Amino acid sequence: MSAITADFIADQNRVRLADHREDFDALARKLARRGLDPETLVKDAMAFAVAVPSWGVGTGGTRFARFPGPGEPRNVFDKLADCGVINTLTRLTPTVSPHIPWDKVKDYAELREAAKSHGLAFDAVNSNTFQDQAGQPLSYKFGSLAHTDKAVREQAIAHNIECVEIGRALGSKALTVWIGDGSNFAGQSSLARAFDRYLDSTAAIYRSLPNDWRMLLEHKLFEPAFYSTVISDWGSSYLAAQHLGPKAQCLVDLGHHAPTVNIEQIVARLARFGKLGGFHFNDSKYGDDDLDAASVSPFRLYLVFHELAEATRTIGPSFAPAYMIDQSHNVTDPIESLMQSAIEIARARAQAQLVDAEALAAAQETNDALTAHRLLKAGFLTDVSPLIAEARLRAGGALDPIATYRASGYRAATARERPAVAAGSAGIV
Ligand code: RM4
Ligand code: MN
Ligand code: MN
Repeated sequence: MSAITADFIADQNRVRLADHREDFDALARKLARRGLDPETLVKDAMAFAVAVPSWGVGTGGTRFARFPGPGEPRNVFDKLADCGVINTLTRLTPTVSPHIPWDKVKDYAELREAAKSHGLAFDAVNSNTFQDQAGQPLSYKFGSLAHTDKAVREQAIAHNIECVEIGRALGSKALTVWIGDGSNFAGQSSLARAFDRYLDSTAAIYRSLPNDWRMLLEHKLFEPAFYSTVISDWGSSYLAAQHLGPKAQCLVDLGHHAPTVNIEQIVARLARFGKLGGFHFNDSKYGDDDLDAASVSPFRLYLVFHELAEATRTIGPSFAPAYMIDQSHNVTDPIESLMQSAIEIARARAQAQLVDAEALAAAQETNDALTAHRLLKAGFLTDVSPLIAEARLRAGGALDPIATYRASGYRAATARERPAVAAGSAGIV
């Protein structure tokens, strides 16, 4: 496989360096005029990281079809190679969030080493009880952790406990639990008892969780169940996290809300009560569209990061949600989409650091609505491209990751070296 070397990146950067310097210096002067220290902001941008989902490097699909791309990863080792490219070029994604059993292997020490050889480590492990796996004794057709049959619930609990064991071998510190449980008919399921069963099952998983681990409960409005979903909203996940204890927190997937829901307000609420555990970044217009982060609503992503910046100021360094991307790439090269998304997430975060928090608080206290709005928007209206490019450059990444990737010929090489297989593990996500 054509590895993307430091020399290759440096060669690619060289042709862009003069323009970059000019742009960065102009931005630095602008920021300094606003009383901001560009150097601090670059260092802060360099400290940011977001995990890529192992399933994201395969081509996604819809309920109708999946159109595989050339050189798709055939197994988790190929996925790690692709994730390595994303981080090498962007320096934003040093960790991978695995999905079990999609990423199951015999030897996890070997998998951990393979990740290390690509400069990667593992982030939150995702369990999967929304599908039946070959050879699985009991079906999840009617649910998993909230199933009416105790034996099915026990199978789903055992799977989650196995995920924790795998995660320990991989050096992970969090388990993300998203279930598809719900119902398609009014009356099909007892809304009250289904939640009780979920609480009992997650409590069993919680008891097996190491003390330095977190359990991230991910809610989703609908789909695959279309009438009711057991963990449908942040209220349900908050109640469950509260019931389980301090190691349980809520995970906010940006695509898992009704279209008009104010997600940034949910972020503020959960952070305030110590229950904001993590994010799945993506974008959406209608539902769980799994579009690329900030491709439709960059302002919403910015507003989320504004709340996160505020929570960091209030709570301090102990506030450390797990940041992950969770999106489905149907029409793009997944490596390019993930690089672009990581950059857009870093952009929104960097922009949110530009808000004059004191002035904003003062405007809010005096009910000066328009001043408050303008102060908040100031970050979003600033093009921080040169700032986040400078952070990448200093960390050894590419000034233009997508152009550099295209110039490397990596995809053509994978197309030659990875003959197409009948079914990839990343299907409809
Ligand atoms: C779900 C949810 C989960 C992800 C699966 C593949 O909609 O977002 O986080 O693991 O898709
Ligand atoms: Mn998700
Ligand atoms: Mn989803």
